[in-house]
Formats: sequence, C-alpha cells, structure tokens
Amino acid sequence: MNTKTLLTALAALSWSTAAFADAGHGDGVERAFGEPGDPKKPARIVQIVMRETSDNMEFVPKRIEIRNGEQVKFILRNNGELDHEFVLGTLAENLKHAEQMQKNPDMEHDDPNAKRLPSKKTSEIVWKFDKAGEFDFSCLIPGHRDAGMSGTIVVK
Ligand SMILES: [Cu+2]
Repeated sequence: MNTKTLLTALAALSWSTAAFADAGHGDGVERAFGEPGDPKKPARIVQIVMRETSDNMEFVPKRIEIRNGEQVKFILRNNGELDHEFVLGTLAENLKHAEQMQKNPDMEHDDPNAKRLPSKKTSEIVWKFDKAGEFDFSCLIPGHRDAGMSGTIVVK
C-alpha cells in the first residue's frame, strides 16, 4: 500500500466513524421513534398538559395513539408551579437518560425531541412518527418520572 492509498483509506475510515457517532443525534436525524417533523407540513395537534397534583406529578393525557406515518404537533403547556420537561424517546433511552439526570440535575433540554418549560409556559414539538411501536415520553428532572411524569405513545 502506498502513502496515497493509505491516506485515502484513513480518510474514509474517519468519515465513516464520524457518521456513525452522529447517528441518533442532531436535527434531521432518523431516530428509533421517528424523526423531527417539518413545520410546513400538515400535522395532527396533540395537546399535553404538565402539572403537579396534591400527591404526584403527571402528564395529561398519559397515553396517545398515533397512526404510522402521521406527523404530530405536540402543544405542551406547563400548568404546574415547577419546571417540567417533555422528552420523547424509546423507554430504554429515557430510563438511561433519567439516570444521567440524577448525576447532572441541571442538564437542560432543547432538542428536536425534548423541551423544558418553566411554570405557565407553552412550547411545541413537531415530530413525524414513521415506525410502529410503543414509545415513551417523560419528564427527566430528578424525581419527576418516579412521581408519575411519564406516558406512552403507541404508533400503529
Ligand atoms: Cu417534571
């Protein structure tokens, strides 16, 4: 192998490694539960309220059914007194992420699939669901998921 061939091979290798490392992060990247939506295209509106109750915390509704291929605009509203967040993911991802949040409670989310909302604020997430399955949405602020802040999205 001459030097030029070696350099070409190395360049190809580092490119493919970078592409692999990027899978699952950032805008426009396909995820196991779909992909960031296109705000210019039609979307079904789903309103989600986050709030505290006398003895726990919750999302209303807790279960959402979606047709495979449907684009959804989640309109999020925090009716509680505390900050809350909406993080869309697979159940495994959200459970792992919840553990990381215990170690870094100040980690903030503002991603295509996640928003953190102060009390009385609203926000939106547009997401295209193009894979069937059961997925999770949770508030990953430490203690909130255990207090009841999780829900299920069923895509079929
Ligand atoms: Cu919360």
